[in-house]
Amino acid sequence: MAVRTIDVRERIMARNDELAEQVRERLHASHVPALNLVSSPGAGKTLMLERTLADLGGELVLSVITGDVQTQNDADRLARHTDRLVQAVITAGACHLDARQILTALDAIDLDATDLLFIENVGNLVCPASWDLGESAKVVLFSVTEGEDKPVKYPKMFQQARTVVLTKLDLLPHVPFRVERAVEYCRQVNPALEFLSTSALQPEGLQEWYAFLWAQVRSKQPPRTVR
Ligand SMILES: Nc1nc2c(ncn2[C@@H]2O[C@H](COP(=O)(O)OP(=O)(O)OP(=O)(O)O)[C@@H](O)[C@H]2O)c(=O)[nH]1
Ligand SMILES: [Mg+2]
Repeated sequence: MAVRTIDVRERIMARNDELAEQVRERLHASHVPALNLVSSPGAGKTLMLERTLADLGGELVLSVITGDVQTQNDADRLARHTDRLVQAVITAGACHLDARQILTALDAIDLDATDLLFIENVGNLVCPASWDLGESAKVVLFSVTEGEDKPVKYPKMFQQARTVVLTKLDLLPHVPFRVERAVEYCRQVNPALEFLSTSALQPEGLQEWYAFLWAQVRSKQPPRTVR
């Protein structure tokens, strides 16, 4: 008997790309930049968002979708810093968010009243790289505790991203991590990457990040909620 093979993965990815396009159209119609934060587990995505909501939430309307494999811990942490609804997506074992989940989450977000949308992806340097969520850009958080060679070990993530945010720079004196070496590895896999340096635990540690966020908002439209 003849064998018939169906490439299920290709079909799933093609469907995801269609849904991602719908997300992109909705974001575009409301002039909302969307940043998909990706990293290995524990690189500092949630803490950076907690600080961002607390520090910029009075000036910009920030919406958040956060993905977790099994809990809604991150959403609970973030909800303490904003009056707005934080959309928790529990992926029930999946190692990434997909475009259908984002599309569903958008139904509960008033995009016309949003200046900037954050998507905190599942902590994983492999799976989220392959899934288009319709975001404006993927932003990789790369902490100084991870070792400099992550970009060459997990190149797809760094190739898909536009920006690398180096995190936990306050720990630099305590770990064998050379920033120049890490940047060199990043550039080996993606010469177009831009870099930000941050520490969520130091008072001035997120200034570059905040300037970057304002630039994203301004690139789409004047903010609606500046006081
Ligand atoms: N020293 C230091 N610790 C940090 C910094 N940012 C985050 N941490 C700590 O790193 C740990 C992980 O931070 P999270 O914000 O939960 O990291 P995450 O990327 O959201 O983790 P997952 O969602 O599990 O992938 C926590 O104990 C944070 O307090 C930083 O800038 N400096
Ligand atoms: Mg988190």
